[in-house]
Amino acid sequence: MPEEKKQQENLEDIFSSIEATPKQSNIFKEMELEELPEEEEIPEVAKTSSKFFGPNKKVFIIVGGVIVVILIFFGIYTIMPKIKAIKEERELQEKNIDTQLQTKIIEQSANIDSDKDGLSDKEEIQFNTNPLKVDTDNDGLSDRDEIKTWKTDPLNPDTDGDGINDGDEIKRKLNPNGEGTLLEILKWQ
Ligand SMILES: [Ca+2]
Ligand SMILES: [Ca+2]
Ligand SMILES: [Ca+2]
Ligand SMILES: [Ca+2]
Repeated sequence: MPEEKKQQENLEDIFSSIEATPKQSNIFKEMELEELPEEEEIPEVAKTSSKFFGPNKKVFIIVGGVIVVILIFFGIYTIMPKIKAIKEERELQEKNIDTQLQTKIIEQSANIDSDKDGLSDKEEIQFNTNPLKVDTDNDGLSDRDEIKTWKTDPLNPDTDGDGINDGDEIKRKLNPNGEGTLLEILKWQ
């Protein structure tokens, strides 16, 4: 009997050790569960920012983009007239400088007769004759003689259109401004 009891006790020990194992594992499981956080704690700031940028992110980007575009257009709309005004003012100033320069050149050339035909450069500019050519229309009469003496057109070689050049008419003592001779004209005068 004592041997049987011993065996029984041994068996109980074996079972007790078997039972103890699952108990231990349960404890570990509980411990692991306790260690694991139930829910990942998200900082308040992150929550707020995720609310702001999260589902409304697209809307936020679109609104921001629209605002930026409006600001750009407003900037262009405001700046463009100013740029235009500055440009116009600069052009006007350049124009004035050009005019002043031209005036100065004309004034300086008032008493200069570059081609020595008897007309100053200033007068040649007024009569549209060439200040660098004695006989602009090549009719044999100088620009000065046409304007001051014979009252013919310094830009038309045949002033009266009779087929004879002004220069040839004078050589033949004919009237370069119409019918008749130079003598007849002198008589009328
Ligand atoms: Ca001249
Ligand atoms: Ca001339
Ligand atoms: Ca001429
Ligand atoms: Ca003629």
